Amino acid sequence: MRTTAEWQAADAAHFLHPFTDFQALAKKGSRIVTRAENIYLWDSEGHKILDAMSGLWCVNVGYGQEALVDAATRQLRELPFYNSFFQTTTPPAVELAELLAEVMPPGFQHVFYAGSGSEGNDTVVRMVRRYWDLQGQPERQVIISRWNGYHGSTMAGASLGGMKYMHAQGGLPIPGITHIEQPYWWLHGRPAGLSRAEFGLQAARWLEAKILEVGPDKVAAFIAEPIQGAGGVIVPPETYWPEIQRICDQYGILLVSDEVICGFGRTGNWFGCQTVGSRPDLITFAKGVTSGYIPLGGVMVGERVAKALIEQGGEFEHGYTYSGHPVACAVALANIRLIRELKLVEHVRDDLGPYLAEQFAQLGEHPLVGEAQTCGAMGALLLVKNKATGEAFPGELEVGMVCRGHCFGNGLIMRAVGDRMIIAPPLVMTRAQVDEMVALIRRCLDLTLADVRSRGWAA
Ligand code: PXG
Repeated sequence: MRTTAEWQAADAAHFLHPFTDFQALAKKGSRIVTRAENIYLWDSEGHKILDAMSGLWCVNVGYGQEALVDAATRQLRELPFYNSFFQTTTPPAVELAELLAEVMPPGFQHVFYAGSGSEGNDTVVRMVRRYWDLQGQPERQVIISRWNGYHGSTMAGASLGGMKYMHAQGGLPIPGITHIEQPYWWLHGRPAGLSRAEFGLQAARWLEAKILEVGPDKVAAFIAEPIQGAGGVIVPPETYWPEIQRICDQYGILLVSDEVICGFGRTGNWFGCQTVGSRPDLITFAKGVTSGYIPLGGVMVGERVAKALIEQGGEFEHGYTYSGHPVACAVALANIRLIRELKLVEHVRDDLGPYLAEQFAQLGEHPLVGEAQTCGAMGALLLVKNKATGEAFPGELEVGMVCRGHCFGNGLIMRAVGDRMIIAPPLVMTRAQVDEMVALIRRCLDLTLADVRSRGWAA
C-alpha cells in the first residue's frame, strides 16, 4: 500500500479534480479516502470520519450494503453491457423502468435513462423543446430556471443552473435559458421586512413576471429543485410551490422537478415534489437512484409529454451509450428494493427527519447561527456575525470555510456553501448517530466562534 504522501504526489501529478484549483490542491495535497461503512469513512491515515454529506448527496442507503454489491457482481458476470439503441433491451433496464413507475408519483409511467444528473438535464432540454415542436409551437423554446439553482455541469446543465461563476467559464448560458431570483427568504425577504409567507408568494410571482417579459407563447418550461441543494439547502416558504404550480398551470408551461438530490427519500417522501406539493411534468433523477454505488441518472416522463413523444413523435434523436446500462440498472433495482425493505422513506418522514429538525432548532440557538433549517434528511445552519441583527460576515472572510476546516479536523464532513453549513446524511442514520453528529457540529461551531473572535471578526 502506498503512503499518503505517495498517493498525494501521484494525484497531483495526473488527476485534475472537478471544481478545483489544481495548483492550490497540489500544494496542499488531497485527502485520501480509502474505505467506508454505514455512515463512516476512513482516510489513509486511519482517521474515522462521520460523512454527513452521504458522499455527495447520494449514498442514501449508507456504505457497505451487500445487496448492491451482489447485484452488481451478478450482473457483471451475466451481461456487463449491452446497448438499448437498436431495438434491443436488457432485463435490468426493463425491470427498473417498471419499478420506477411504481415508486414515482402517479402519472409517471416512462423513463429515459442517462448516466448522470447533468445528462438527465440535457435530456430535459431536448425533450421539452421537442414536446413543443410536436404541439406545433416551435417558438416555445425558453426555459426559465433560478439563480443559485444547481442542475449540473454539462453545457445545458450549467446553463440551467444559476451559478454565475460557472457561466463565466465557457460562454454560458446557451441560448434560450433565462433565470429568476431564488426563494431565499433570509437574503431577499427578511431585509425587505416580508414574512416568510408573503415572500414565498412574491418569489413565485417573479416567475410570472418573467413569463410575461419573455412572452407566454415563447416559454417552454420552468425547472427547479424542490429544495435547493448545492445552493445551500434553501427550504422555500410553504407558500412558494403552490403559487409556482398555479402559474405553470395558468400559462400551460411544463414544470420540471430536478430531484437529483431530493429524490429517493431525502425529504421524507419518495420525491421532493410530494413534499412541497407540486405536480411536475418531468422529473430529473440521479444520485440516490443507485445510492451512488454506480453512476445512473435519467428523466421520468409524465403522461402529457410521454403521450406526445410516443404518439406523434416519430424518432427522438437523442440518447447515450450508457442509457439503460444493465449493471447500473441492476444496482438501482437492488437499491430501491432495499429502501423499501428498510422503510427508509418512512424512517426519514417519521423519525430521522423530525428528530433532526428538533436538534437543528437547538443548534439554531448557538451565538454563531442566524438561521437553522431542515427538510427531511437535509439541513443548513447559516453562520452570522451578529445574531441579534442578523448581520452577515463579509463574504471575503469565508467563514464557512473556516468552520469546514474545524469539521474536517474533528472527523466530520459538512459542506460550506458560502456561510451556510449544510448536511445531507445517509438515510439509514439512527437517533444515536444524529446525537453523535450534532455533538460534533456543536463542537465545531464553538471552535469556529473562538476562531472568529480571536481573528477579531466578531465580538
Ligand atoms: N441536478 C441537481 C439538483 C444536482 O444536485 C445535478 C443535477 C448534476 O448531477 P451530476 O450527476 O451530473 O453531478 C446535481 C449534482 C455540491 C455538488 O457541491 C452538488 C452536485 C454535484 C456536485 C457537487 O453540493 N449535485
